[in-house]
Amino acid sequence: MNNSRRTFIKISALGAGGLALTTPALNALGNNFSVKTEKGLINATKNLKRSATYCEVCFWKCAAWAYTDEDNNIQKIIGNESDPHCNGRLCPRGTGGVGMYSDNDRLKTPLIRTTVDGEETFREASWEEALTLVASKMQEIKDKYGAESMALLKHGSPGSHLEHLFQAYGSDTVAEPAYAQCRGPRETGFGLTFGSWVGSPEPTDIRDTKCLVLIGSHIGENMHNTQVQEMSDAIDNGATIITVDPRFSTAASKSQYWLAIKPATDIALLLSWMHVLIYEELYDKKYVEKYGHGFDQLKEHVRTFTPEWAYSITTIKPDDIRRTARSMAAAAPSVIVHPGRHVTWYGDDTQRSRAIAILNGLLGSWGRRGGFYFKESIKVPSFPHPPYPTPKWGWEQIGEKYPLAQMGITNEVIKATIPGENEEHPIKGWFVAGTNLVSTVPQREVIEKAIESLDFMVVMDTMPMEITGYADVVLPECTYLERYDGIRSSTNREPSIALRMPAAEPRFESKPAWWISKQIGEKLGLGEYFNYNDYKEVIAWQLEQMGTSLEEMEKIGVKNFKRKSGPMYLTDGQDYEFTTPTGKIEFYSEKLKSLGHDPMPVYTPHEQPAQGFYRLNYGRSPMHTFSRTINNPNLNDLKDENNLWVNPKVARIEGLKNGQEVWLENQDGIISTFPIKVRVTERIRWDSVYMYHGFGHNNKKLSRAYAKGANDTHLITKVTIDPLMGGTGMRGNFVKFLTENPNKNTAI
Ligand SMILES: Nc1nc2c(c(=O)[nH]1)N[C@H]1C(S)=C(S)[C@@H](COP(=O)(O)OP(=O)(O)OC[C@H]3O[C@@H](n4cnc5c(=O)[nH]c(N)nc54)[C@H](O)[C@@H]3O)O[C@H]1N2
Ligand SMILES: Nc1nc2c(c(=O)[nH]1)N[C@H]1C(S)=C(S)[C@@H](COP(=O)(O)OP(=O)(O)OC[C@H]3O[C@@H](n4cnc5c(=O)[nH]c(N)nc54)[C@H](O)[C@@H]3O)O[C@H]1N2
Ligand code: SF4
Ligand SMILES: [Mo]
Repeated sequence: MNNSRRTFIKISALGAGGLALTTPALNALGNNFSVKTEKGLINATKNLKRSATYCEVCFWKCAAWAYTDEDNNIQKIIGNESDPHCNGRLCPRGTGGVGMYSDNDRLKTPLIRTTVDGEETFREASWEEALTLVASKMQEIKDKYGAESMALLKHGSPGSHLEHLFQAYGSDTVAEPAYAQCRGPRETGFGLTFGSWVGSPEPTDIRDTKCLVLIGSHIGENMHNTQVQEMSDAIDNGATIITVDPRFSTAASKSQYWLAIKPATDIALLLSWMHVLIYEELYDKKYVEKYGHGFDQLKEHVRTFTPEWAYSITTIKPDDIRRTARSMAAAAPSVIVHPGRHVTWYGDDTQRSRAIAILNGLLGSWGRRGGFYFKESIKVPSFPHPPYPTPKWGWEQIGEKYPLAQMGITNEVIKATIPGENEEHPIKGWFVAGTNLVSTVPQREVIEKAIESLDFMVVMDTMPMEITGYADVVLPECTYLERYDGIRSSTNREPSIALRMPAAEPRFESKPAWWISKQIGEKLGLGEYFNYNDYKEVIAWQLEQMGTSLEEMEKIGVKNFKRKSGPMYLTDGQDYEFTTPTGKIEFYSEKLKSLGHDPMPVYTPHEQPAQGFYRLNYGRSPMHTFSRTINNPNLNDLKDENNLWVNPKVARIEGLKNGQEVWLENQDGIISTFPIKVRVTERIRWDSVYMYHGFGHNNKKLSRAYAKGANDTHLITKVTIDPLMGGTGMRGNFVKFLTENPNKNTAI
């Protein structure tokens, strides 16, 4: 077990390695671990200043300490011991986060699109000029069409500063790919069933679970910190892990059961698990009776969904379906059928998430130790400002076809930008902040058409990512290590807050999002919404309201609070009202029925690959976050390109060798810009190929990431939209191999 733990829990190995600069574990991060300076190697004995921060490499937001030497070099980043998001240990990406700061390819000055000799290019501009241009364009759009026609597409911390600006300006046209391209379906599915969305971090009580079921969620490669730590502990404590994945993932390698499901058939498996639990009377009867709504309808609904029925669809043996269902029941209620996270797969994703939620309901795991705990967070008071104007329409109206969506739908905002697509809600301007849309949202052709139609587009980023190439104005934000930012307050077992303060001066001419928002606000005549000189004042005021202070938070970084909302788990027989229309866990949803959708999940077959084509499967690289870290000098050292996982049988049929470069062509004739090296492995089913998401950058300014590997998003041209919440199902694309360079005559 110890051995497997060491390979699995990369977080403790590398994270703890960060504590001592000379450990071999740190060397695993490569020589670029610390900031490269002209002064040569860093000196570990120097006096180091410690600054509180929370990580922005992904959205787990682990609190950390950044150490800066006397020469203003950030030397290392270490997890904050009192942070429940990380328990003092960062994942390798978080440890390597200093590379975001040290990367010399960073955006350095504001840029304005211009035409020189008939060719479009960027010229450097001062902040004053760039921000005046942004404000004047935003004003123009407001005067001509209304502020609603200016959209904010965002991800991560910069988003909240811009949201404030947008609300003051009069636009609620906001969306982020972390909803309709990521978590949306599970939030809607769990919301419909339990009345509460899952949220981030997920309230999964993994540390005390006896059985963890992962359905296309690969914790261990998906490096969300405390989930990985807790899963590792659960494994050590003898928990049963059941992994349903067409690929032999790291999690699968730690599992008692790896169910190598035929892609796109998960709902059939989930329904037959329900069948076994109900017809073998293994479900939690007391819990279901007390808290459930529509059990009888569900029982009737799943009557014919036997494991034999599911076998013919999923290729999972009936015996395995029964045994795994019994394992879950034996562990119940300390069992988690994990909601997953990136769940926009085949278009019926909200229903699949509903099926997962229902299964948890049958097992009685919601509100139970080792299942799902009742989460809590603490509210950060908002800094006083005049009331926001009320926009005439916003993200809800743009996505009105999907009344169950809880947030803006990025793809609908993109669509509404194309003339004629949404005449009532036309979008004319984009402010893009912290999202590399062209590598994030499929159907590049559609995005390009939308961008083409825009009156104005501004991108705020730290790096010259692909999306910046489409902008009229590019604004260089400084990295999270160089700025104050909003106080982190997320849900957890107990509420906590974390501070982010600058560990170093911003490099080049980069500036923080709060400053950029304030400047634009002032230029738009909205100065009263930005009644401070420095964001530090806002944070100090908020912290005082919360019973602490900036001085205290600078010393401790993280403050934990006691729960106020009551116990984390239900007590036996407790009366409890769920926030659903019936006050119960809704196995049967009247709401879905009234909206014309199936009130209980049904299995619908999805397209399978044609002869010679393979399903394009993709997922997380353990050492990277999406497309954002591929150029990071520290992390690029660990993984600089993606490979294409190909089953040996397929390699034989197609005549492919390990390490051979291939180009991929999808069902719509789209060809990968760059080749990708084949990795022949039994770890992927024969009907699919697999690659890490985020690679294949085509911006030459990303000196380390350019032309390394293939871009999965580029090959996703066919999407299936979830009729319940508008999410983008991305996993119905198929590729074939091209062994000759198809781009030979094309300059890239
Ligand atoms: N094909 C495919 N598409 C996917 C996915 C997939 O697996 N495959 N995953 C989906 C999921 S789950 C998600 S959540 C989304 C994520 O989608 P995105 O959030 O768009 O992810 P990235 O591509 O990493 O883009 C992040 C951008 O933010 C910039 N950035 C980083 N730090 C900062 C900062 O401090 N300030 C500013 N202003 N910018 C910063 C980076 O340079 C980068 O350009 O993608 C979705 N799309
Ligand atoms: N290292 C790292 N960790 C991250 C991130 C990161 O960028 N890097 N991003 C974070 C974010 S925002 C998110 S949303 C999560 C995403 O993490 P997860 O939700 O865990 O999802 P994916 O990375 O999309 O993993 C996809 C898995 O689904 C499997 N799969 C593909 N098709 C099917 C199918 O039809 N059925 C089943 N059962 N399985 C299938 C794939 O083989 C793969 O193992 O990761 C988070 N953690
Ligand atoms: S999980 Fe890793 S990358 Fe994400 S916030 Fe935590 S340390 Fe940073
Ligand atoms: Mo995500």
